[in-house]
Amino acid sequence: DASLPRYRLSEVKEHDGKSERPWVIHGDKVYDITEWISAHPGGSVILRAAGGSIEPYWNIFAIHKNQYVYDILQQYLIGFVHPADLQDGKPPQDAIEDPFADDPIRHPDLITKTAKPRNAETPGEAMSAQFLTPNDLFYVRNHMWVPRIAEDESDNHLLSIELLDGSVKEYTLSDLKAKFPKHEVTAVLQCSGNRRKHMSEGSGRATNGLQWSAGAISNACWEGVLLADVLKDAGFENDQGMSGTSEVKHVQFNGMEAYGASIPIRKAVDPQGDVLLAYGMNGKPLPRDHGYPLRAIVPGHVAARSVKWLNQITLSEDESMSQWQRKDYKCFGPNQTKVDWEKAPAIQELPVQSAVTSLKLGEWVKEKPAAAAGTDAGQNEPTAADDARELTLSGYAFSGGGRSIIRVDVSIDAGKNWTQAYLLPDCDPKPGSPSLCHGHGAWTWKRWMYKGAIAASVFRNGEPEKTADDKSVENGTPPPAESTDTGGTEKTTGRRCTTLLVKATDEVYNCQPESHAATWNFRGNLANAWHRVQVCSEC
Ligand code: MTE
Ligand code: MO
Repeated sequence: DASLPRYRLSEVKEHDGKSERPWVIHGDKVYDITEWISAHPGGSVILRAAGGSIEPYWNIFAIHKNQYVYDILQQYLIGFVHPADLQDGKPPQDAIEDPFADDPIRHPDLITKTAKPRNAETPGEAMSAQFLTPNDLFYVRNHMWVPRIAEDESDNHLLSIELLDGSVKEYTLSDLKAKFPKHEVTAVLQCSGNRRKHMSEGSGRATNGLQWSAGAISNACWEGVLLADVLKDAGFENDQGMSGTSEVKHVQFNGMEAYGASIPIRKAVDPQGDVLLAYGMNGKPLPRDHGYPLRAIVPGHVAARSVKWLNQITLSEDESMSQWQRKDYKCFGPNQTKVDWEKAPAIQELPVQSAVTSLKLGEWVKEKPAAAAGTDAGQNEPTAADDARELTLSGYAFSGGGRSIIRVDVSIDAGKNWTQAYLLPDCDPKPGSPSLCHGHGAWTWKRWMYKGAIAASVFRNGEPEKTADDKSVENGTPPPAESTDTGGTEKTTGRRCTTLLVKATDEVYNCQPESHAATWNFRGNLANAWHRVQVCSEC
């Protein structure tokens, strides 16, 4: 080895992904990976690292950090980094390219969970305010960096489709636009980890993964061509896919940065399935974060199947081999923490979900005695006049598989009494007005509103604020003085709280579980228990 040449970093840099002989650095060693590319399981993705150090990539694709991979790499050793370019035996940190350096700038209102790769929630107010989530406030879930396709190259972006017999059909993006009718589909994307934080906190058991609140879900109108149309043109018999007589059972999607997933063939060719190869979002080209220039949209399914930066489709007897298909988005029982991944199906259609995205507690108002409030109330037991605080809640409800939401139930007293929220009529057909909703199923969310009041008695009968004392101490202010106008015999000090509950029911009467403990799974997938929000007040 000592006889091998020493290379300056500038020289290595010339052997980037576009050169005929791409090189990479690992530690202080230089490798010529030209011969490896065709055999590399992740395909040409490895070229992303060419011309520099491969370590930042292997930190993302941790599967590479094992002896087997190091042994393969060893075959391609051609030399060492020149000592003049080494610090502590390695190329200096700033000489190592940051894989995320080329990521797009994001809207400051997104709630960032991790910066590299970028994972960010839609703010609650943005979800309540609009039926279609604005592109720059749509939640972002990236496993890796954002591939860059120049605007003037996007029409040449190539999608290859491999049929079961191994033959390959290729379409550029401009082919897709020219050959197939344009379709619009309005659909929610929801990450399987949406509300994972609620599951961890509600069950008191930690879960692995990004601790999303209720903002890993958004709704948009997608424009593109139907996957079913393209598969038919590529030579697939859609009828056989529908009837189950084809040997093809799955459609695998691959993204340019090596993310991959698959869906059952039946969903792909279902004339009512509305699976899109999308190039537009809310009337604009797809933003880079959301898959520019082409992504799959699989309405009603977990968003992990809607592969971004799509460049390869494979028809197969098997599901995608990717870890995201086989070893990630699955659920197990609350007791199962060491699992055999093969034993559970990959998540596809989503269960019913709902959450509060905005809460306003108004001023105290004097309520009229119930007996005098109207004829209905007059038939009930008269109750004493009570003060109340106005409450306005809004949020979303959604169910997978195209199942519509039929009802959202709200309780302001921890489940003793229930009432129904008002469902906003976003998708009701209004003659003459342009519809915001396109597609054969209920692929969109239903936004809901609740206006009511929380009586002082509800607060009084609720639970004391758990951290009230600590907070007061932290803020340096004494706990609020005992109130004298409660009218009750019960003496209260400090703030009292009640728990608001929200749950939705879909058209086949699926409903949400009461507790996260019951559906806890170690990966924290599909957290959809009743959303509980504590509100506190002095009374
Ligand atoms: N596609 C690629 N190529 N790379 C990814 O990291 N993430 C998936 C899916 N498609 C992902 C991908 C996951 S887990 C989710 S939740 C959605 O994209 C998020 O889509 P969005 O960022 O447009 O909201
Ligand atoms: Mo996701």
